[in-house]
Amino acid sequence: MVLVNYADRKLTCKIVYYGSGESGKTSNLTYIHNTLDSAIRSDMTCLEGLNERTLFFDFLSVNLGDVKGFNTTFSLYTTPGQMEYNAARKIILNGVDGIIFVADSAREKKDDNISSFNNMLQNIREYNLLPENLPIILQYNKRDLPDILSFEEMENDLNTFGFPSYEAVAIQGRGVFASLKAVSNSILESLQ
Ligand SMILES: Nc1nc2c(ncn2[C@@H]2O[C@H](COP(=O)(O)OP(=O)(O)O)[C@@H](O)[C@H]2O)c(=O)[nH]1
Ligand SMILES: [Mg+2]
Repeated sequence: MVLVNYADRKLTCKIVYYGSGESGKTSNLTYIHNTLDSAIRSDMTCLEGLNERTLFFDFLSVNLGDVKGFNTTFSLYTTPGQMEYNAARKIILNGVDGIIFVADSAREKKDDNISSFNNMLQNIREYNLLPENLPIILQYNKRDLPDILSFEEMENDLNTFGFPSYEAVAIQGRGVFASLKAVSNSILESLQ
């Protein structure tokens, strides 16, 4: 749900990085944080919870400046990946405008990616959102690892909807801004 403030001409969009534990969600935010000038991004907040009742996530906001007369900000959140934190994941998805699903390309993570993807579909449906109507992009991360699933295998495993998909090496920044731009543009287009 894009927040539009007509009085102040401000637009705020919420993007959530989703994916199994250790797939590279925090690394995406860290790279964005370290690359952008502090004038246009916030500090990065990393909240660590001690148990499943504590909400924990990373947060970073990025100001795009003027988009069609509105001062536009993207709020970026990561979800905790571990299976036991589903309550936290669901809360973070509240009001989501776009999702970057970060999959781990390591061959042994195949099943983790699939369960996390299905968990995402289930959680967005619980908010009455349809995956085909929500800007979602897939990021196949860790392409630098030695034993990885091929692009085609990952497409077969995860991309039955035909979402835009990007290869990435988040720790080096590869694919990080391409993913963010793709989902941001898709959100802005959906507003017109
Ligand atoms: N080789 C490699 N390691 C990565 C990449 N992205 C993240 N990592 C590493 O994977 C681990 C988990 O990353 P993190 O961003 O914390 O995952 P999160 O649990 O999804 O937030 C860390 O040790 C990262 O340095 C990548 O593209 N390539
Ligand atoms: Mg993390």
